[in-house]
Amino acid sequence: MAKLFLGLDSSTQSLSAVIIDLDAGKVIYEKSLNFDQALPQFKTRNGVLPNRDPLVRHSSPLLWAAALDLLFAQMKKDKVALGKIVAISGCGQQHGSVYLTEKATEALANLNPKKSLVENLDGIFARKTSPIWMDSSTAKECAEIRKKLGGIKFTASRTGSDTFERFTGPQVRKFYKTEPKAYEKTAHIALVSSFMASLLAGKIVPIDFGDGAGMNLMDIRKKNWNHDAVKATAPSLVKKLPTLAPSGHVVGPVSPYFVQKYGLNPEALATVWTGDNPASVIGLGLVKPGQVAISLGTSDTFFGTMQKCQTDENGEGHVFGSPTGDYMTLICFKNGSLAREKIRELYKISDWKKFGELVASTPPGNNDGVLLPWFEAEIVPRSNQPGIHRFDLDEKNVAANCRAIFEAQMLSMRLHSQWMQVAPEKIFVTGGAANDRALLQVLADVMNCSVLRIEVSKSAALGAALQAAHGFLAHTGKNPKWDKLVAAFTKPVPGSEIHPDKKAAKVYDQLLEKYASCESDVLEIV
Ligand code: XUL
Repeated sequence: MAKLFLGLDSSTQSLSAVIIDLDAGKVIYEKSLNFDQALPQFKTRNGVLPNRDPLVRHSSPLLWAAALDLLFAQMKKDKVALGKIVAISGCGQQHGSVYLTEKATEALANLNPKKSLVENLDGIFARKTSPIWMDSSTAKECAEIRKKLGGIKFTASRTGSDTFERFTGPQVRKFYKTEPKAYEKTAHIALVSSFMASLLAGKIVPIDFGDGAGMNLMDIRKKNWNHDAVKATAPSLVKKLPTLAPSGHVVGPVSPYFVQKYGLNPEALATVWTGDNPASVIGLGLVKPGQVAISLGTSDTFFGTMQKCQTDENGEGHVFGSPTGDYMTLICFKNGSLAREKIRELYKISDWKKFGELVASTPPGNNDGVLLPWFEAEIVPRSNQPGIHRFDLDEKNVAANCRAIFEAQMLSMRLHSQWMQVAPEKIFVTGGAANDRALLQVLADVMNCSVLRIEVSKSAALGAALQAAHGFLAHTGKNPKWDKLVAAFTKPVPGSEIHPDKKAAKVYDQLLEKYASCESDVLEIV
């Protein structure tokens, strides 16, 4: 009988499911449920509750629970063989937190299938809403915690990242300061991932080392709660935090609620979930140290797997635990396709094909012309003063400006990922701009490394399904190998490999120095 594994991804705007048949090496089912459309009664916009304060971004944990019911109902309606699922794992938008009272344990243990999850969870929340990763209202708390931990470098080396507004620790501190009574009533703090895992397991489930690292509370090397960070955040916090465990670790059978209501097998296993980025690392096949992927999306993201934990002393990049047991980095460059589109608009370039042709018509290194493309405040390097800066670059030269923006973005990635001390053998690329060979050639030349395109839809949910398979196999005494598990699901696009041009790579070695000095000049001025 085919063994099926279900991966769920509770993201900002939707809940997605991917089911894999591991032995056949196939995805057999995919579905996404958009929160705003499927559950309008929660009144979210793009998954977020409206708020007058632009810095405050919350969502509703009941919305996520309602979505879980709806998605299972949909799978049943779609005649998915739910009884053949042997293990379920998942991932969630990172950093978001859920505040539960002491009633939660009993409510989770006694979920009544005659009622909905929303009805079952009545009265278990110490805070009705959940701050999510888009919230940036905790600058003060970030500064307070960072100061107590001894500054950026120490905060990053202990917890994997400098304090960030969206990270859970600063959010918990703000809650404690602004709503001390509700904080006191909180018996358990969960992440989006561990909350959803707890619903499936019918009990409070641990937080994993991947999502735990997005809290500014976990010791990134020892993988336990860091005493100083916990103390710097809020009183009595350690009692409210669950235990930490490896991603995908089996916590027991699924709750009878899902067996009776939707026909899951009573022996199906529930596991520890992870964050959406650690799950994507698996879904993209980055299971060996040194493997790197770049997602060229709205913002550009650089993911890498590393064996040894290196942290960024400048506090720009993040280190999370990878579900493989290694470490992963996440570096987010906000001005990704956002900035490429701005240049296209500015120079009235009809489409991306034309943009690629203009890039290809200019020489690598752009005759030393450099452009700093910060149309929006940038995360890496940190800059709150948006602006475009040109050096030895004629504003009127359309083709040179097209090349300059992409060269700058790739040089910036090379510069700001050096702290990882990872020399990638091959780089996998996804996202819209990955379809353009001229752009990929620039990437290969700047990084002096071969580049391959990978197209995986729902990489986070797929990673979660593979994590369920790994957790199940480990639990049943097998010794699963990650590279074998992911191989059939994460194949690069045939014929997409682009090799670096050695001459061009040399040009970029030199241009990198110029780029770095342009960047520091501008950052000093602003
Ligand atoms: C990562 C982050 C986002 C969310 C998106 O640090 O904040 O990528 O995980 O869901």
